[in-house]
Amino acid sequence: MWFSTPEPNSFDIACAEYCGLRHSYMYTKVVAMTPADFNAWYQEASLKAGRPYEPIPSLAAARN
Ligand SMILES: [Cu+2]
Repeated sequence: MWFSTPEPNSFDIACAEYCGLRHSYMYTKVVAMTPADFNAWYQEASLKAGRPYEPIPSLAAARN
């Protein structure tokens, strides 16, 4: 799923469909980053998880 925002920001979101037990607790956050910030975060998360880092191609060519 992709979202678009005019500038980096974070957004609190809630599940929009009754999906079962604990539905009313389904809150989370979407963090919109620049492509460079996202790839830096993704690289760090990959290393912490012990997985090889592979930049997302569509973001590797993107500019901030
Ligand atoms: Cu739900």
